[in-house]
Amino acid sequence: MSYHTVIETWQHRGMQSVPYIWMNGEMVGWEDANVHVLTHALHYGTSVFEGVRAYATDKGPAVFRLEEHMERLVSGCKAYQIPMEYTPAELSSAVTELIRVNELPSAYIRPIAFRGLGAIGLNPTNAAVVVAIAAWEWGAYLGEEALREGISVGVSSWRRIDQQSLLPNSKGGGAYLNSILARLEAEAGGFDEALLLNDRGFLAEGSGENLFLIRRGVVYTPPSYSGVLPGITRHSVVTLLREAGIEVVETSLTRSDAYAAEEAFFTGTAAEVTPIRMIDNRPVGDGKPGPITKQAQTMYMEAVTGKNADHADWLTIV
Ligand code: PPE
Repeated sequence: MSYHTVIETWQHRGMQSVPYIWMNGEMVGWEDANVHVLTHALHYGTSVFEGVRAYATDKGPAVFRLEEHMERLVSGCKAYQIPMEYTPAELSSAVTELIRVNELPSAYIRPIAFRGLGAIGLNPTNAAVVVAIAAWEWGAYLGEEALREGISVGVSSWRRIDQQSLLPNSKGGGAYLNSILARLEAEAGGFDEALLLNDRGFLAEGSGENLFLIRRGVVYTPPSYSGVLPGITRHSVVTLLREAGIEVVETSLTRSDAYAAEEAFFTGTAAEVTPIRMIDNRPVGDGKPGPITKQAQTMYMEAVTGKNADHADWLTIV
C-alpha cells in the first residue's frame, strides 16, 4: 500500500485530517507531519503522550484542564529522561494556537514528545527529541451508546504495568503495549473494554480509563498505590462528587468488590464518564446506569462545557 493510500484509508475511517499539526515550534501541514522509520520511539516506545479535550462553550472552544495535562506530560518526560525543551505554559499556548489555526469548534488533542532520529540501540541519548501536537474532532471514545447505556467489561488476564518495572504515573508510549494486549483480549472475548488487576490482584483500571465503583451511596476508586494513572478526569469527578456531598473513598478494591457494586463507571479524557453495565457477564446493579453514575456524568459534562461557574478555572478559552 502506498503511503498516500494509507492516508486516504485513514480519512475514510472517519479520522478527519485538519490543515495543521504543531511540530517543534512550527505549524506544519497535516501530510508533512511525518517521521523516519529509524525513529527511536518507533522501535522502543520512547515517547510520552497526553490526551486532552477542548469543548464548545458559550465563549467558544475551551480546553479542559490544559495546564494539568501539560504538567503531566513534562513530568512524564522527566521520569523517562526525555529532554523536554518546552515548559507547560509554552505547550499550552501551542495547543490553543493549534485549535485556532485549524478552526476547530471542539477537539481531541494529542501532544507527544518522542526520541526521534540519531540513535538505534538502547541508549537514546543521541536521538533528537521531537515534540508534536495534533488535534482533530473526535466523538465518544467507546461510542454514543456506551455513554447512554454503559459498556460490558471483562477482567483481563494481563496485569496492569507495575512500578517495579515501569512508571504507572506517566503516559509512556511503550507502556501502552500493556493496554493494547488487554484491550484486544477484551474485544476478542466479546467485551467492550478490559479491567486490569495490578500485580497483587487488586483492581487497577481500564486499558485507558480509571475505575469507580459505588455501593450503598459511597463511591470507591483505586488509589495511586494500586498503580493507576492519576487521571485528570478522575480528579475532576472526585472533586465534583465531594462538592455534591457524596462520599468518595480511595482504597484498594478487589474483584469481589466489582461484582458486589451497585453502580460502576470509567473515567478518562477520551472516555469521559462511561457507565459500566456488566462486569465479567454479571450485571452491575440492574444493568443500567445508576443515579450516582448519571449525576457524575452530568456534572462532568457541565464542567467541561463551561456550565459550572465554580470551575471556570478548569477551562482555557481558545
Ligand atoms: N488510565 C490510563 C491507562 C489512560 O490511558 C488514561 C487516559 C486514563 C487512565 C484517564 O486519564 P485522564 O485522561 O487524565 O482522565 N487515556 C487517554 C488515551 C486513550 C487512548 O486511547 O489513546 C485519554 O483518555 O485521552
